[in-house]
Amino acid sequence: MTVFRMISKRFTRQAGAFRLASHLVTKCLVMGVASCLAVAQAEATTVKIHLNQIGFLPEANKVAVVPNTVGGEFWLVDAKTGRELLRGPLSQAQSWDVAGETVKIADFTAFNKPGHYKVKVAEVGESPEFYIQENIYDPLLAAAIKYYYYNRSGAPIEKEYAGQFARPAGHPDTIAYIHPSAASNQRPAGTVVASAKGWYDAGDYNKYVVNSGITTYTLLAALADFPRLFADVRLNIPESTNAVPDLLDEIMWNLDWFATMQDPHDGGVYHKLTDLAFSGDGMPHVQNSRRFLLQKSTAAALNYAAVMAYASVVLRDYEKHFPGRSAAYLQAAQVAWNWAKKNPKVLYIQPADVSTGTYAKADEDLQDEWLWAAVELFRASGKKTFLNDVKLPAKPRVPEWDAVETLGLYTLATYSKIPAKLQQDAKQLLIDMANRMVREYWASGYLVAMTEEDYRWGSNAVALNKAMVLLTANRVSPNKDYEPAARGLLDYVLGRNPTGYNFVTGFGYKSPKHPHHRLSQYDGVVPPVPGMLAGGPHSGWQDKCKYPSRLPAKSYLDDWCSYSTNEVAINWNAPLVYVLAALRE
Ligand code: 9MR
Repeated sequence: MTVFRMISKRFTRQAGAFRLASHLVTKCLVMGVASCLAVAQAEATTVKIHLNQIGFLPEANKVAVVPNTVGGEFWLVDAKTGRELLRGPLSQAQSWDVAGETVKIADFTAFNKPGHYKVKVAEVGESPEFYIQENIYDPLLAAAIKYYYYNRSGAPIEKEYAGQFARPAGHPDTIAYIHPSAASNQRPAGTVVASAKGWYDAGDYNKYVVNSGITTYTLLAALADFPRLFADVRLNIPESTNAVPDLLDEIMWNLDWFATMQDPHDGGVYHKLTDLAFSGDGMPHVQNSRRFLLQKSTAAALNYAAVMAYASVVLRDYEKHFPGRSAAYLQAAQVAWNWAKKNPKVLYIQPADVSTGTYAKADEDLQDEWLWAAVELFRASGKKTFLNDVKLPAKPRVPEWDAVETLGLYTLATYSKIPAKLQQDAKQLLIDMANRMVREYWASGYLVAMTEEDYRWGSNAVALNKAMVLLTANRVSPNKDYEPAARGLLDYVLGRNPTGYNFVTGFGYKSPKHPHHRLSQYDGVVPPVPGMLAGGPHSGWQDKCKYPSRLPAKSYLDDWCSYSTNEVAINWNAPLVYVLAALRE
């Protein structure tokens, strides 16, 4: 793991590399995102050429997807003057079943001069405008993190930091009740417990341990893997003047809540803190339902153990700023693990009077949670016995809230103290996964490693978690295709997809305007909160909306009603943050 040093903010603020970007970021956060990007244009629906609507780094792969035209050429033109700058051949046509399309690729990777451009094809038309520029993703990266600030539970979101998105505090959660499903001798049903702070999960106002866990872990990994970058990323949040990276300040807001989800009497972890039912209309401060701590589960305990163990490792470098926290988190992780050992298969079962999200599946075997927690506890404590519990999976899955074994593989493959054979086997599993994704990348007309099975609830986060697998594989075993395939997935969520949307609010040519996000829906402000990744297309049709297409990659609707494709969620923004950090240069 990367060893990182504390660098004072005053010093790093002057560091050259991030200067232009910080300037853009500040403008973006103060004036509103729409005005900060020159690429923001009037929404149009007729564009047929799809590409990353934010733009490209000068040295990166650059492609646009063009319908299957009879012509064989494309032009790169200056966005303002229309002057032709490059003429290139379109590729052979290739199909992509999930989109029901046959398309050609315009590859202008060789063109690396910074500027403002469009791609043009005679029989088809023009692409949205885009930039080729250093630091092009920095405003997006800052906004993707700032989303967590807007989603804080128990904090007034102040004008100084939030502009038009300011709002009074809601859900203090200083009073939460032990639900009968969570009752114990020391904490019988109805006991009042304080469980303040944390982030709202998504479009709803509830807080769920397993989803909060994978989110926090991914953000901690971003901080730990790119410490120099995050020493410089400034978010204009209330803690911005202290001496730690703003990303860590934001993570601590959630960890403060996360810590309260452990029962101090036995070490077990409550599965969630929610209302009994999803709340109706309105901003957080008008909500007044009772909130409950729900049943303890083994998944929550192991997830909590993994995250707290990793947090204890990351916080070793911040002992001065958060004294005692690293040791306390390791202790909390160990105690949660002990509880799980005594209660190895307690699945969360939704009580009859509760209807908020379950974040649980009936057929869970929990092997993935055991692996992840054991690996993180080994890294945090150095105790070899934890490795006795590590059983490598036969076919590791792309990380998701209910599939966490690959998070364990990341550590097994990269941490220097893992025994050689185990490390080699873990690396090989990641390499096999990445190689499969590279095959998917080449096989898709859009050059995007997405297949039919990836189109489920939160498909955009599936794309970005796949990018994280590719990037980690590239770290442990460099391969010329891994980074382009990862970039292809980032390009995909930012516009190189058949819906014509860049899926991050407030950015690009066409982005979601009506996400299923109560804060954006009821704040009286026209644009949604910026920097949020919509869940993305899939043809499950798990709500009551009418979708434009049954094709998995096109079944998306920018409407409040579409909670299955147009909700936003903390676990979806986290891999966006990681991938943007990894691919920003
Ligand atoms: O992300 C979750 C997805 O994998 C499930 O299929 C879906 C239905 O159970 O729930 C999603 O999570 C939602 C959670 O239950 C409540 N808050 C909003 C989450 C995102 O839609």
